Amino acid sequence: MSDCNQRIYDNFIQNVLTGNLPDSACTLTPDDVGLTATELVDLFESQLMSRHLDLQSRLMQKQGNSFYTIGSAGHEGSAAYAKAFRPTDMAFLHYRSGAFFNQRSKQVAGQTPIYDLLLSFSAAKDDPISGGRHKVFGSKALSIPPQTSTIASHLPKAMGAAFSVTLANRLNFKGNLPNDAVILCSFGDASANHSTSLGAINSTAWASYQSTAMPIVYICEDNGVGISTRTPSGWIAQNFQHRPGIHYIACDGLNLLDTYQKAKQAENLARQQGKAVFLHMKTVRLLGHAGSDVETSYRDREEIAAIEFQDPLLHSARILLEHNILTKKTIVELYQHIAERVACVAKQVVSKARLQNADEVKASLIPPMLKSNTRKSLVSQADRTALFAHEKHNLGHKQHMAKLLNWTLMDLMAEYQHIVLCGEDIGRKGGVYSVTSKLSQRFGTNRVVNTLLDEQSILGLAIGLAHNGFLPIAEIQFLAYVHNAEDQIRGEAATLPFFSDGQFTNPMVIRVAGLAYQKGFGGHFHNDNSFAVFRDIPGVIIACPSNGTDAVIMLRQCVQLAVLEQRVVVFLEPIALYMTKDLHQAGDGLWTSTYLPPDNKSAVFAEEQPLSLTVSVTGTGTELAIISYGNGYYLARQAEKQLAEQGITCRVIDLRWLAPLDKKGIIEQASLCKHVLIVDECRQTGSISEALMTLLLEASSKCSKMAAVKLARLCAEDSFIPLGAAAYHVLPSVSNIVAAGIDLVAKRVDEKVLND
Ligand SMILES: Cc1ncc(C[n+]2csc(CCOP(=O)(O)OP(=O)(O)O)c2C)c(N)n1
Ligand SMILES: [Mg+2]
Repeated sequence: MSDCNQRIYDNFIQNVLTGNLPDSACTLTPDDVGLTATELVDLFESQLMSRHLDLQSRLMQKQGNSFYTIGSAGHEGSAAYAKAFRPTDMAFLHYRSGAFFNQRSKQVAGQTPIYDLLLSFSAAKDDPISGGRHKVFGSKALSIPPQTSTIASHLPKAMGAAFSVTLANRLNFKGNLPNDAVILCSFGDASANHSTSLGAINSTAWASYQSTAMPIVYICEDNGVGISTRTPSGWIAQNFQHRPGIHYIACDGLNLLDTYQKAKQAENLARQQGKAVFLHMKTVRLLGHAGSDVETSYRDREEIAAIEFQDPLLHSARILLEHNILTKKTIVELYQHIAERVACVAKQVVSKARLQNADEVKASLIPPMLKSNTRKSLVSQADRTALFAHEKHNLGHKQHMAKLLNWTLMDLMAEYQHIVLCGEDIGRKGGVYSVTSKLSQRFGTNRVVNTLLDEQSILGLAIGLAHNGFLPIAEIQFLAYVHNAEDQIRGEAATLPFFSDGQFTNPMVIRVAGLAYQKGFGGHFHNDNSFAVFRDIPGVIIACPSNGTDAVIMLRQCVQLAVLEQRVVVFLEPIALYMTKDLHQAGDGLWTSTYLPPDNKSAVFAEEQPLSLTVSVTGTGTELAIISYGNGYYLARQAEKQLAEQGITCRVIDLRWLAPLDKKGIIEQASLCKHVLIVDECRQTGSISEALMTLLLEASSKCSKMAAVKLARLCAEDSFIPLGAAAYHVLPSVSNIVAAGIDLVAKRVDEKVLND
């Protein structure tokens, strides 16, 4: 063991045997808080297990058998609050929650926490939560979804899960969580400053302030420091004591009795009264931030010694001695016995297999597909007629995309009672572009949740709802505004199946209005033409319809992908095409379509296979293939006509699904033409045109038919979009698509001349 580990290990024994134990201002007795002697010993045992697991992981790391050494030492008070709650109370945990995990394991039959955690430390394939992908505290049986290392990013979804519990009650919906569940969410004192934490706590308060029950207990495990940066004395209390809608309770995390009593008060407030609670648990951090942290570089030895003397295990030993529950000798024996137990199990895990190849690593990127869709219900004709009563004169007529999307949502919400919409201004106003018009009036404010202005909270709400079995359809008002919340998709929603070996999923559809060319609002922020942020997230599906017919079909497919395949789907809606009606000339109505009502025959999808996500093709030309999507596809269709007039026959390929790309379909179509022009309304750098070019070039080297195809791309400039007509200087236009097409084909003619 290192000096620091050995010192902590020895100090405990030494101090217990000599009776040199820290004092406490707390005068509570086990009777006062309703704990029996056995229960207290049991809590102490959970604390000891946690401590020895920490020490063991560092030992294993030195031997090359463990890969993560952020421990729980000093935070073992979490055992007490674990006991105050039920194992069905979903817990989103801080990374120092070893004692919580051990204690909760005792509340559910058949658990083996020491073995499980050691498997996790050593990245063994048998690790029951992540399958060897990360060291995380997590367990399906214990209702502990694994959390990522990004501090604070779990608070928004905890908020969402709390909201979902009482929402389920209001909607009479049987979710995954019990209807009187309380959500727990722990984090550190430095993490409490993160805007993500503050946003989630603010959203909780905002809901609670309006009398929405929010049964959540936030537990701030305040050790006074974040790595090396001190938290100002009194800061957490001052910051969180007087928030509207949040009950603040302080507890001494070094003292099991005080922590248990205050956690019980918190539990009571949350469970019985639906109150949101901030439980401020003062504690210490031992063994530095992580194994690699040299604490002496920012704290002097006297301070470290003083903190180590406040070891919560010493406080627990004092309580056990004071109340004549254990003797000094039995405390030390118990301590040593657990150390031996942990060491003995550790020997067994180090020889366990690790992930062997990329396929094994990737096996849980995509969540498991469900066997059948039990969620869909049949909607009677009478109900449908009532639903669309306000549109009865319009239903049979061709409509633009925004209206068709609105009707699709209307039908989907009727069919899937577990769909909940959430977003800014989506309620009575019906969204900025009326896509959610009348949905709130038809389905009520519980199913169309008009949120506060915070994209992290909207996405966190969606994740929390999904944890409880709802199907969230979240709306991000404009693509530009997803960027400050992207981690909720990138770091949280998308990684959940991966880090839980497919056991936890959060299926959802995220509707994002975006892309360029819209005339209503000018400038960059309402014409953001980069969705690169979604493209490299493993497992996330990106859909982008270019026309109303596709929008209807694809939105239904997105819901199916979420319901049956449990996928996280981004549905990118080109704002400029929402209200577009004409293609070639005013009044031609070629960009409108008739609404196809949903197939209402079967409540169960027959598909056993994942849905295939394919391109669509217009035209049969063989001279030029134009590959595009969204607005680019619309412009390409206009260009197609002009090119035909110049004698260049085209086929225009609409990608429709931007991730995963229909590689086979793209190559097949491209290889049917002599030339391929990629038209991308997004920027040259980072746009999907780069992936398409790579795909086609790689195909050229493998397939002779493709090798003969000439490639070019036309993208937006590497610029933000300026206000007004200047926008068109940096975006592809019909005329430069036509010019690029002619240029590409003409070059071929030139080359032919050269070769001749
Ligand atoms: C968003 C983010 N920024 C930075 C980090 C690096 N980091 C990991 S832990 C930590 C300090 C957290 O301190 P605190 O919240 O007080 O928890 P403690 O470790 O003290 O229990 C930092 C900065 C991170 N994991 N996530
Ligand atoms: Mg801290």
